[in-house]
Amino acid sequence: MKRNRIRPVRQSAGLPNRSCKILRPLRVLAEVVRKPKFPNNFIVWLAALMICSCSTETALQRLLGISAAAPVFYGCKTSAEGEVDFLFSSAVKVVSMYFDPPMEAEALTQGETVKIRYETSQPGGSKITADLLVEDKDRNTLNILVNFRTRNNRMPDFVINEIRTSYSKPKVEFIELKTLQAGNLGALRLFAAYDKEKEAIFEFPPVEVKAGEYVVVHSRSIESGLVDETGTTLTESKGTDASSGRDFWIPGVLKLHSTNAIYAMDQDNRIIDGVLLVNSKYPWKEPVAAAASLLVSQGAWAEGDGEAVNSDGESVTRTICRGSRDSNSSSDWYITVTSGATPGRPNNPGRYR
Ligand SMILES: [Ca+2]
Repeated sequence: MKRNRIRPVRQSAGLPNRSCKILRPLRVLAEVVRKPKFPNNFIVWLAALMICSCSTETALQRLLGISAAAPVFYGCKTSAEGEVDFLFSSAVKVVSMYFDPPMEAEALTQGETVKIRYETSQPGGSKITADLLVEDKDRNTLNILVNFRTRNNRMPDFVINEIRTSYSKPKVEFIELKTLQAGNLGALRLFAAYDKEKEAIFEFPPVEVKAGEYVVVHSRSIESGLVDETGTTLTESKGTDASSGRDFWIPGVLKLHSTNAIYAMDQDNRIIDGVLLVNSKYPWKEPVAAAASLLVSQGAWAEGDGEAVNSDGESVTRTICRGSRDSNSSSDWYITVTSGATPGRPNNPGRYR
């Protein structure tokens, strides 16, 4: 089934709300009118109004002995090539499904997990919008509109190589990656726990990279001519800090803090690389501590929660740089010399600290 049409999100119980709203109050008012003291008994009349305002869905559920609670959508994940799982609070079956861009698809399993197999010529990590209408055994329906990214099984290994958390217009904060393998960065997510607790700060579109590339994600889009360089030409983007490497730009404005847990995750929630930063200006707050524990639990950070790279002294031109080591610890990192920032290029080995 394929169609390029998307409806807005809608959630409804199986029985029409319109009849609930009309019938229930009428029935209650009829009972009140039958009472001998009506309309003089104001208390009874007020009580009737209060009863009318009760949940019509709950009342109908009691009256007819059915469940009027619609299923809840928990989320979706692409766990295998050509497959996507949609997770619900209760067993459902698919009534209709549409995708944008359009693609062939079929439901392999129904229930609390609806597994859908799809066929598409889009590269791994492409964003797809799914419009699903599902129904449970009591005919409660739920319409969901959600984005997911197609499976990318060619994620290259890489390290986080350089970070700037200072901002002086027009020079913006950035995170630089250095690829260790060729592959596709599509669906890779970058996180910065101080700045966004649970959401990714950036998600890569499909982009083929070679081994040894420098990929720079700039945290503000405040100039004109900024282009995400997804092709083979690495000089497309304008902007003061557009580099000879591969540039990407976070839309809008994101302040990147110098106390932080910065990490990159693939579609299986595996941390490919991460780094903990601590600066005396900003507290080691709870979301950073939680992310630090996550890094430690996955082996992406070898030291304990709170053992982090000291970022005091970092500035617009003195960035936080990785040396030649990758031991997942603060000893891998240093603050480079004044005017030592190198977005999109090998790091300056000179050390401020
Ligand atoms: Ca660099």
